[in-house]
Amino acid sequence: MAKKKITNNGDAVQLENEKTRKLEAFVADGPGEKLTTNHGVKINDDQNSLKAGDRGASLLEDFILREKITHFDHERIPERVVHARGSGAHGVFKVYEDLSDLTRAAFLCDPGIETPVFVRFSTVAGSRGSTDLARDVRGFAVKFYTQEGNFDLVGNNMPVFFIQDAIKFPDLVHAVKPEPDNEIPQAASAHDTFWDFISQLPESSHMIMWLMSDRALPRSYRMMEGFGVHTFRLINAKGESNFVKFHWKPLLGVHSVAWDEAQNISGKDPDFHRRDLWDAIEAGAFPEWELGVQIVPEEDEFKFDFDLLDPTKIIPEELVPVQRIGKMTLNRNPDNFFAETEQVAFHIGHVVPGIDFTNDPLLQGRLFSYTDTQLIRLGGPNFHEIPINRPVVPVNNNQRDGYMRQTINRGKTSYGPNGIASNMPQQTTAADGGFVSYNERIDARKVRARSRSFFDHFSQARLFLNSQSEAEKNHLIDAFSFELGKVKMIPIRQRMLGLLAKVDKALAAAVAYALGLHVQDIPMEELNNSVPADANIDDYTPIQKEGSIAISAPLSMANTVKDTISTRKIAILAADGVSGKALNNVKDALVAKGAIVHIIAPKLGEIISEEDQKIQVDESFLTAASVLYDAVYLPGGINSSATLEADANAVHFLNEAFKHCKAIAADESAMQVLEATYFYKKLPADYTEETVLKEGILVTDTVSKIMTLFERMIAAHRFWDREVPRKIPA
Ligand code: HDE
Repeated sequence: MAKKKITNNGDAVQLENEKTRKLEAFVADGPGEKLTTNHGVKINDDQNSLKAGDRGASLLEDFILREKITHFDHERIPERVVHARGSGAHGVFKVYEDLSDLTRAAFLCDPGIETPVFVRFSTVAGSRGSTDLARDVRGFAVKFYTQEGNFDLVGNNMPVFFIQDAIKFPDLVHAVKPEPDNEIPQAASAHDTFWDFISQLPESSHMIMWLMSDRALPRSYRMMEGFGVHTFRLINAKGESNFVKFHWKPLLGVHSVAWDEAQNISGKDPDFHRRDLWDAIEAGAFPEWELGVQIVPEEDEFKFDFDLLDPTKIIPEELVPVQRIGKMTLNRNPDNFFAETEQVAFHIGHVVPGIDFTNDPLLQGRLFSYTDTQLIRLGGPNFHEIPINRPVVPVNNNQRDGYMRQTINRGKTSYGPNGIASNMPQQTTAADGGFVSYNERIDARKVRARSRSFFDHFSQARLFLNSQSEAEKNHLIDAFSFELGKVKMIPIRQRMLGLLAKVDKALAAAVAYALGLHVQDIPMEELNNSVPADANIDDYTPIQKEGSIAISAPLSMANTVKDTISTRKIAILAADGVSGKALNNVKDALVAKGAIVHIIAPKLGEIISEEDQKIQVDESFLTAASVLYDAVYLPGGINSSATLEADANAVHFLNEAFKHCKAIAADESAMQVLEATYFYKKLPADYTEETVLKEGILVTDTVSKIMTLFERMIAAHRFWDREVPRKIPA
């Protein structure tokens, strides 16, 4: 029978997947009965060190004190040089249909196979303790524990990257990390060294559009897309190859928060994303993504007006649709953050038969980096033996020894071929599942160079920009204006404007206005880092090939899933004398649809409704903040309304929710609270379905209307269109 684990909220969860079962062998349940040293000696006094007299010096012979302090002194390992701040979760993946036409990877060929996974989401630039809500790329790394060994899909929440060649990665990371003289700023790209570097790197233009967009401010890890970024290969049993781009599509849609909100969340709850993921899994609202693939046959390699090997390019979904091939469900939180989330070691080079690499020069460099970094971070070459990193299949080879070796290899042989152990362990033929690299033809000179097919740095940056909604474009302008506004050296701002103008003149002009500068053209020769000495300017503005597109709908979050309120957080503001009937009806209706509803009142404890009912308060205005919620409901009740109207924190809560374009619903009898807000005068005159769904504000005396319309408003996520015309101070 499958084992059960009791979660924090008391629910039993089946521990039935294979990786989870394997991890069980290493789990220490509970604190244990008797306190011992690391060597099993029972300790008689753990509160006092051994001293020469009760007022005397501590004695060096106190091995109990020494061992305890020594272990403590060494508790920290180096944080990841990038992606230091992360959150992990266990889950499972299942393919929908047999894909053996495309790949021989067994876990993609049998819908009956449930493959255990461990996922780690992360920010890139910040340290381990930094805020979740930095404007940053998010890591999206998935370890599949397949029956043919581990496959790691180490991706990001953006489909392209800053650089085209791995050799520039240390420069990129040095530029974005806090500046070396004063270690400022933490987890932020808004500083001189980052933009100094970027403004001289035209190949980063596309990625910079993504980074300055709201994609860099996810509402939740559960509401992010994921991308493998590079083009990989799928290889079938006949040895045939197709190019593939991997995608993760979240079933809850792709949603973001506002920049002002992100900055506030960083103060109110720096663990916002970590907590959100943890809480959702504990509550049984398991996050789900579909794995998507874009398949390009070998013969179409040169069909596009970009190079498939260039990691600064997407394949627009209109040109090659994303086929959804399977689903990943995250269903269990780690037992121990350090042992699992911190010690997990991903590597782009962990592939299984049926999946292979291409010559993308960024991918190629990553193949070296990931093992190399673990050697120091996890203390030697045996990090694959750490429980979270072990595959679920046996590991047999002639590798031996090294720091922290766990396996006790019996026998005399650790070499092959050998006669003593009958030549074990043996190689496996390709037909039996041995890994064989794709038989790619290579015929080239050894050069330090970049292909000219990599030199169109601006068309896809423009494609991204043109595909954004008006509100998203405004956010991009604001983001550039903020980031460059934090840059101290004016020549850097100026140079960046010149680069932006090569993407879009109007965008550059709008940012220039905010910076009080004029756009000046930069000759391409000055952007010399990415340009070969003999390059022709025409290389940068290629004539579009047939099939090129100007707009790609999936690039805008305006087109995402907007039909669910599952796990959205709704605040109900209330005080003594609230209408218990309205409050409970709306609360129950929202909870029934999977939303999380909190009652927020001037103080913790209970409030008494106008029906004399006791209502439990979840948060006070001191512990809660509007930025931690997706929508607000204001029930009626004369005394409650009078209290809230006079409570500056309640009014601020509403103002801020309005400013961040959230859905707000109120009973007509709570109107006096709305009257105290800045946005009262900007409320729509009528509350027809059309206005309500456009503006995201509903005031009515009919609870049933609240229940139907409010749900649709929350599902719409945000009402960005009201942001500029209805701006309020909050
Ligand atoms: Fe990474 N990257 N990276 N990276 N990367 C690391 O490995 C590196 C790149 C990504 O949750 C490091 O174990 C180089 C692209 C994720 O544990 C390190 C280059 C993409 C994670 C490293 C890249 C990524 C990492 C740091 C350029 C998206 C976190 C700690 C050639 C497709 C994994 C570690 C986790 C982590 C090197 C570029 C994604 C140093 C040299 C492109 C999600 O090895």
